[in-house]
Amino acid sequence: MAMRMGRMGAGGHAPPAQGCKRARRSVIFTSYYGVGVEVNDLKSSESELLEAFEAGEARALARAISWVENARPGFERLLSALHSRVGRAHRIGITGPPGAGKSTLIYGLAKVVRKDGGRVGVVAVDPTSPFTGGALLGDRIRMTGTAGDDGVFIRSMASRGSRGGLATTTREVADLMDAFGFERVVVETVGVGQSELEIAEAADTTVVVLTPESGDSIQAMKAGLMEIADIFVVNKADRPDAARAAGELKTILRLRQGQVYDRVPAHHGVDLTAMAKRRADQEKADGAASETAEERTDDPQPWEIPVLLTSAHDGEGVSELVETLESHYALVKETGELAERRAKRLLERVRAVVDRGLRTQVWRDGDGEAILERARADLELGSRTPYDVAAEILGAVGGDSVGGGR
Ligand SMILES: Nc1nc2c(ncn2[C@@H]2O[C@H](COP(=O)(O)OP(=O)(O)OP(=O)(O)O)[C@@H](O)[C@H]2O)c(=O)[nH]1
Ligand SMILES: [Mg+2]
Repeated sequence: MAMRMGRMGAGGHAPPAQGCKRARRSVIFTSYYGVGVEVNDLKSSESELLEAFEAGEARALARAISWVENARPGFERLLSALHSRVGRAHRIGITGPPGAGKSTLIYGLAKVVRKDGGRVGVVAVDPTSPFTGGALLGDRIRMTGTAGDDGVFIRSMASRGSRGGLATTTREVADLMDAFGFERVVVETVGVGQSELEIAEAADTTVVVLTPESGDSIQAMKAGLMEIADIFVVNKADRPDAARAAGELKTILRLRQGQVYDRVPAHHGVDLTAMAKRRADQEKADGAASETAEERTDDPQPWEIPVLLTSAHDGEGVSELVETLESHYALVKETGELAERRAKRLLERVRAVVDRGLRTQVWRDGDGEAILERARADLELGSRTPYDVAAEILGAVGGDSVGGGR
């Protein structure tokens, strides 16, 4: 099967002739990114992979993930061909401090979901400790659960291993799992930096996992985890002080909701104003704080960020987490927020893929490095500025509009 390559030849970047910027740009984009490719345009190895993937062969999923992770030529065509199958899974982001028990919790979650025949795909980003509970890791691709169970698929990704940009690659790997037919796709990240914010943007529901250790919730606040949580879990509830830690967390949440009383809506567009007001009214009526659910008349009901207690390694509280995830998913679907977020993500994906493609085109396939090398002495002497050199490099690729920025 022939691949449509435009005038460029096989994936190469040939410096186009002068004076035909517009035409040349469209050729570059059409050929390089495979825009509008039909399945028929795929190379045979790609179409074979696609066939196996669509037939539900787990090995094909593993291979597809490797292609995407390694930015192997054709990986964007593959993703494009699978795009119509994406969008059926509940995307769940699980983040929290190192060692909080995220992987153990995910394993427990998978077990609960498997009982009902559900299937779970898991992407663990840069884990500091491997998955436990199921003879995992090693070759980085493992099936878990009972022998021969292909209902759970776990893939670990090292951030340094990603050539396409970690955040985008992670989303693309999640897309593959979604397209493969997993109804739930869980992405695990260690919540210590910016990555968890990106997770929240890519997830339909974000779970922040903490432990009873004192200071965990304070750390979570500092790291911005409070902003992104749809659900909090205090794991290791078998340890002393778990209930107290959960209580503290609830207090922090209440305070935050109080602070945003007149502003909000916060993350996920949940109406915290109404929630805080109701709570204040309730407290006035009760004369004390109450954590119980109230009768609500609003439609749709706002999401009150729950704090769950779990003991992941013995499965305690995990079913409740699964139920809570379901409730949140149902809510965002009902409010139309899910559709809105997904639409936004599509635009973001286009931007990310364009950014990535430009980077590749400049630095890998284009003259960027050569121009840079030539300009090195001038830069050191100060006879040229970094901006001047950058403009030359951009000019060599796509001309003025490329450097114009969004
Ligand atoms: N006591 C107790 N230990 C737990 C519980 N859940 C997990 N652990 C233990 O905590 C350690 C870390 O668990 P992981 O599931 O690997 O934690 P993680 O958050 O995925 O870790 P990273 O991915 O490295 O950030 C392991 O030794 C687990 O056995 C729990 O509920 N109670
Ligand atoms: Mg982990």
